[in-house]
Amino acid sequence: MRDKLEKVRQESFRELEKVETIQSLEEIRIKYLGKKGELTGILRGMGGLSEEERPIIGQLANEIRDNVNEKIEQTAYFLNRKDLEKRLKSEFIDVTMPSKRKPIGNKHPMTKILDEIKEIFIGMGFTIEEGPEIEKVYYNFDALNHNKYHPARDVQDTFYINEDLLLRTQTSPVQVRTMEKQKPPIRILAPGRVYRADEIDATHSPMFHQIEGLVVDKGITMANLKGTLDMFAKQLYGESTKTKFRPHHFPFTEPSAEMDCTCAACKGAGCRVCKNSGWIEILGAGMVHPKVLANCGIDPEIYSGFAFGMGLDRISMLRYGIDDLRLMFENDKRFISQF
Ligand code: 2NL
Repeated sequence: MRDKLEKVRQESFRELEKVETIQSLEEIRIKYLGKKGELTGILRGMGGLSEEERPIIGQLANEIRDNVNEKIEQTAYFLNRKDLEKRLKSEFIDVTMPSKRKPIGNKHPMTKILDEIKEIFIGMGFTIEEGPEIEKVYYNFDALNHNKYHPARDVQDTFYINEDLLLRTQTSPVQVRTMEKQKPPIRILAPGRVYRADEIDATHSPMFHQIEGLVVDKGITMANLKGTLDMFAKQLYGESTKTKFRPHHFPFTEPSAEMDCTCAACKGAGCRVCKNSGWIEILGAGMVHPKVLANCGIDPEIYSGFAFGMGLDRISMLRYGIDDLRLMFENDKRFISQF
């Protein structure tokens, strides 16, 4: 009996020395200490012992059970630590390593100035309207009172898709469409891409950007036009900015004007940016021609309106001191990230 017990101690210890996983440790525990385990089996056979032997063997058996239990606990602790160390090593993250950078883009200078201009007009109660870049000849020219022989209609200047369709040359068609479907009061801003058959150089591109605006209501006058656009200039270029209006001609407005601002670079003193004049031309505008209102189903006897249009590319170039329009369309991050 005593030999059997000592053998259990020796064999279980030997196995416990070699065990490598928590699972096989549990198997060993069951093998020796489980209900059908070896030690349990020996203790069951104690009935056949003499009165004197029984307490001695019982004590030895308890001692061995405690030893094996203790050895199992130690081994479990050791295995768990080894396991943790292995995981810590394999899952190690060096937080000081340089990360794989996904560079974040920049807003394009054109987008930045567009956002600024939108904000200014939204602040005056305008909403933003958009429309198709492939447009009907009717919306681009006829509805806007361009006569049949206006030079802008020439295939030399305009990209035609067929007799009825073209790439819009201005964003006015968006406003025509709005007037057709919406009764006054109308206060809209129509930004977007426009197209003209121009040769590419530092100031020309066959695709460029325009913002037009339109206000139609009862009793709208030239005073509203001047007040609105003067306020716009002051918000875009600063409170001290002055504006002046020169007579001009557009087929879709009567009377028409161009607006100049005091040069933001030199405050009107004269510099390279304004070619020493102190003034910068920034937009064209006018009172919507009665024929245009009528074409859009708005009675010019009841309503009047003003409209304006500006080239976004030029305004953005002036603001950021960009001297070549082609840079705007190359999408070179080294360029875009400067603004
Ligand atoms: C410029 C001048 C202008 C308009 C655009 C417009 C639109 C409608 C009716 C009347 Cl639906 N007018 N647009 C008016 C005056 C000037 O643009 O120099 N653009 C770059």
